[in-house]
Amino acid sequence: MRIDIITVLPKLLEGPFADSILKRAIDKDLVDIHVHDLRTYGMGKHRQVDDYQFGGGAGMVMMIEPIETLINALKSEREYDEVIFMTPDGEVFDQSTANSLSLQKNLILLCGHYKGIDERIRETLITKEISIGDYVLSGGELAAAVVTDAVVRLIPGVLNNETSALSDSFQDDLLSPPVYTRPSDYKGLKVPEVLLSGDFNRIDAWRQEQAEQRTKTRRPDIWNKKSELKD
Ligand code: 6GU
Repeated sequence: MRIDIITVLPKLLEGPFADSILKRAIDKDLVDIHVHDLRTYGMGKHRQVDDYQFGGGAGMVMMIEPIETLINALKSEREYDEVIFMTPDGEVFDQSTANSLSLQKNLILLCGHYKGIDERIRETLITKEISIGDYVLSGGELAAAVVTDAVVRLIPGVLNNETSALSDSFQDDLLSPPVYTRPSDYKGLKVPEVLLSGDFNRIDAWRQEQAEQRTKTRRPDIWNKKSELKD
């Protein structure tokens, strides 16, 4: 998979890909991440990428030309499955969107900034708009890092134990059960006896029960959606 990220703040995206699972996925050539500095395609000698909005009002708007030039340059090299605009008014990102994006080959993520982007970019170049939740970030970069992480870890071979992505919270619309490690008794705080029993049927049943309890109490919205689907 290849992910091209377009931003005016490329430095914001250095950290997230330089460590841990994302770094390993890049090193193993399971994903190819390219961060493009939009300013390279900016207009005039100041490499301008934004301008005042027509009709007046505070806040700059990202201009169409630098973005179109960069996206068209990328599209001339390969076919893209989606050109995604990261924006708080997009479709709210969830595990099922992560799952479907992880099956794609080439993605562009465009990070919004300032007051927004010229609407004509959305009309002509963008195929999908994603928000990571109902709050406002200063720009789309951190959101693009979140989406990239959630998607890349689902690519086969990225996680060592391939079953571990499947047992994540949300993957089966259940939160994860509690987990414990040594010591089995820490200052009187004991690990549930069943986990020390060696009886894997009982352990599986306990974990399932705990996952269901957690989902019911912490995320009744997910629990109710799940039981509606069953009916
Ligand atoms: Cl994708 N961008 C910005 N600027 N704010 C957000 C967001 C994206 N998702 C939630 N808040």
